[in-house]
Amino acid sequence: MKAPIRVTITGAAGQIGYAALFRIANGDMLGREQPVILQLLDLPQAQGALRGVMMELEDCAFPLLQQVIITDDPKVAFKDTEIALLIGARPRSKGMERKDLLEANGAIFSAQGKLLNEYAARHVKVLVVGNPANTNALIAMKNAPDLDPRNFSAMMRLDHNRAIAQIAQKLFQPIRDIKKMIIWGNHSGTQYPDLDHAEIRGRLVRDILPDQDWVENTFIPSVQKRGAAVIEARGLSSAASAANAAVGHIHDWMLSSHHNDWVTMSVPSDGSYDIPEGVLYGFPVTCKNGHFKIVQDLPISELGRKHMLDSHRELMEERELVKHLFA
Ligand code: NAX
Repeated sequence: MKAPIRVTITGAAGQIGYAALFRIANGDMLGREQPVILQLLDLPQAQGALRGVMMELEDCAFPLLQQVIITDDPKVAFKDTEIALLIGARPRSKGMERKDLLEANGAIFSAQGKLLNEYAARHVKVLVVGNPANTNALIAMKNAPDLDPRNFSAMMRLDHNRAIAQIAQKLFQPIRDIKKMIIWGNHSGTQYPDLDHAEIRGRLVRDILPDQDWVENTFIPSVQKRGAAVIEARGLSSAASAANAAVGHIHDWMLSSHHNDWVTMSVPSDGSYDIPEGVLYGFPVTCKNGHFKIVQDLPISELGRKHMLDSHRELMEERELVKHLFA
């Protein structure tokens, strides 16, 4: 039996946490041979709900679940952690400006970055889900100077999966045949769902789509606004699909992306595609042996470049508002 991996989940009593925990304990994230210890963090007022979640986890009798720790103390939750899903965040309340949201979450993610720096395993992999995810991840990374910046990422996988689903539906084709989707930029309305490289059984999707107008006027906005459409329909934001994306993101990072395909991860920009260093940005990446590599040298259309720079500009504006929080 392998040694267990310690997985921290913040906001574990929330709706994404609830949808993710059972998948992780079942082995969907790290494989069916890999035991896990779950270290679940939530606020003091959510400890009752968290106790209930722990009871349900126990009642599943998952063979891979070695231990569950519930706590409102981040030091306990982050101790020796090897994978940290930072889901808990301050939601946007009525009348709250974007600046206030960044500020409120900045306080959470700078504190958590410092604690990860102090308590987590040196090889910890961090996935930030709580919004604004890219900038929250940047804040955590900047407050963890002793950890490799490449261990920090933010979630764009839900957008990536949404884009694949849109194409599969449009072309009446199976999901598994659609490869090489990309979502560039920020997990926000400025993200750029890029179809130019997507393939279906080796052919470019672009060449098959009858209607190029559909890409600009339907596909791109519907992926960008899918989160709002789910809220409108369900009365609640995406939860199971977000949890599924988080499970997929860590799965591929740890256990490799598929041959002849890539995934979208928001990772520290390194100058690739002329996106300057200094933000976490959605890029196409391949993963192997626990490391990601940004896919290089893809041709970018003029329109694509404009979208990519718009999203970068938004991330720089967010950065400007929180940079006083960098250690
Ligand atoms: P919920 O409000 O259901 O749950 C959030 C949980 O986090 C609550 O239990 C709360 O008590 C806890 N929490 C708040 N501050 C905390 C802190 N400092 N430490 C520990 N726990 C804390 O929200 P949920 O629907 O689960 O969404 C969580 C976050 O994911 C939100 O920020 C949301 O905007 C974001 N999302 C990100 C997505 C992405 O693709 N990156 C998509 C889905 C989702 O919208």
